Amino acid sequence: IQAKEPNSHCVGPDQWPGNCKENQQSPINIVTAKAKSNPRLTPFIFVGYDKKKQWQIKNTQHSVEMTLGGGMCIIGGDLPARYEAIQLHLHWSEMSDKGSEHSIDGKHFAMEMHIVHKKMASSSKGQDSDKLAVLGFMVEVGTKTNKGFQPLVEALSRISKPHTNSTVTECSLQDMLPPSDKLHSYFRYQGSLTTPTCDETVIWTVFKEPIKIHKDQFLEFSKNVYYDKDQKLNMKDNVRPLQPLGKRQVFKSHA
Ligand code: 1SD
Ligand code: ZN
Repeated sequence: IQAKEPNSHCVGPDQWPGNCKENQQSPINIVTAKAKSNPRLTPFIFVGYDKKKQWQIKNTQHSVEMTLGGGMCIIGGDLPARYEAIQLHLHWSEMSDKGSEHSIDGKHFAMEMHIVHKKMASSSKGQDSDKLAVLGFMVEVGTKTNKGFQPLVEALSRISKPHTNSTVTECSLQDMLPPSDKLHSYFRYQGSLTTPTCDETVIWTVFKEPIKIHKDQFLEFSKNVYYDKDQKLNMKDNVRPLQPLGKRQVFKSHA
């Protein structure tokens, strides 16, 4: 039973409002054999990702979201400007094979972490389709504790109720990501937000290398975070169904 629609809108994803029926929507299934190699998709430079800080985290009733900021940005990767990191959030299920929004050759992962970046001021004329750059990381479950992920996991029980906040003990984004030399391989396509109003303003990057966390760390999400705690509605399956690729091309980095 779908206890409650995961994004706290009153209707299911097929009735979402706004731009959700347009034709450049996210997420998609990435077919690796059809992804076109693009030499301009060079490795990113992650500026400030190594900065350790106590981040604010909140239960937004459709995800857990860590507020970033403080001058972290990404450069390169064929983006038209620098993009500033504004927030990080996750999508998950209770099952290790269906919590990611994107899939790769039909395979879903346990979770998907999104780092949302906003285009920084540039002299060129603004266009809407490149307002945001979201970095998507697949999360795979295993038997080894991921120490870099642990501060976020420990904060979950403090934000079990919707619209509550807490602080993640000091960590850096770099601590949470795979080693930087493993981030050279990624996919790129033009898409949308995966929540209403599904604005088609996102340059998507989905990395090939998954983040690996312990099964117990993964289970803390569906165990501790709620859509509605009084009604015991645990937050899970906050995942939009796959959308048609349509006429779009998915690109892949050379590496
Ligand atoms: O689902 C998130 C939504 O919560 C919000 O963070 C939005 C950014 O304004 O991004 C979408 S998503 O497309 O990154 N999943
Ligand atoms: Zn997301």
